Amino acid sequence: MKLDDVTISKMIVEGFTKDFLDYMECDVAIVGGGPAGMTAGYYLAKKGKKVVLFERKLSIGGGMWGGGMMFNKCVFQDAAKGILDEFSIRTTKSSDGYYVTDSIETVSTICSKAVQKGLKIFNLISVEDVMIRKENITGLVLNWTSVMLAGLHVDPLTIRSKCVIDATGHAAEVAKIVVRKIGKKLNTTTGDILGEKPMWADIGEKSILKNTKKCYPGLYVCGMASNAVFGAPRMGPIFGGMLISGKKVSEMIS
Ligand code: 48F
Repeated sequence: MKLDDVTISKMIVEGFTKDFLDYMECDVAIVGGGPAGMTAGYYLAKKGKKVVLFERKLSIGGGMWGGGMMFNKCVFQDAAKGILDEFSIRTTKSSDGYYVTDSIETVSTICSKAVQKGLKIFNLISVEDVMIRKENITGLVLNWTSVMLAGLHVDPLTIRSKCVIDATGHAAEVAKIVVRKIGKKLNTTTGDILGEKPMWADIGEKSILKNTKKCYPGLYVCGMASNAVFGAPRMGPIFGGMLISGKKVSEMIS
């Protein structure tokens, strides 16, 4: 076979454009490809939903690759073992009952399983705004991360989805956009983002489950963003809550 450079380029542009057009209308749009967002995407795809995930960076995985302080191990509690098993991620059980995984295996496996189940991931795209109709989030406003980094004046594009999940981690970026654009109307005690509290793994991990919920019509929050929106502690490099939160939000939406 004689390879043709321009044919290769055409295949890339055609393939990407076809996918991008296809996912401009979907059931669920997830913002952020960390452990919570990818787990949510896996379970939603498994339920047959048309689900897309936008990740700002070149690589998915969020804060998981680096384990804790770049020691690339992840720790999980017992409650998350079933999800690790569902993904066939290998674990080492400690005498205290924690499970330790290799962070590289964990991120790459969750991503691979989610994509093969049907989650569509677009990387290098940042969500910069939301579409709101009749006080309901109905879609996302996207731009290339490189455009934003370069500070170029380029208008974005918009996609429509039946609901949106904010899985942007500590920054809770989608919830912040809502407050910035339409005021303190979130489903919190003040309507505002309550803010993340200092490190406390035990309370942080327990809170994340109750904080995984709808925070505005059409907008759900999961993972670390839940504790940032609803005012609960961070938990550092224990990742069970992220997977459980991702699964929980998928069940709420399904
Ligand atoms: O931060 P991240 O890993 O969030 P998570 O899934 O997990 C949190 C843990 O990693 C850790 C922790 C607990 O163990 O505290 O931090 O809740 O992943 C969030 C992803 O969202 C992307 C960001 O690049 C990261 O990969 N992201 C953030 N804002 C945007 C975005 C945006 N506006 N558009 C697209 N992607």
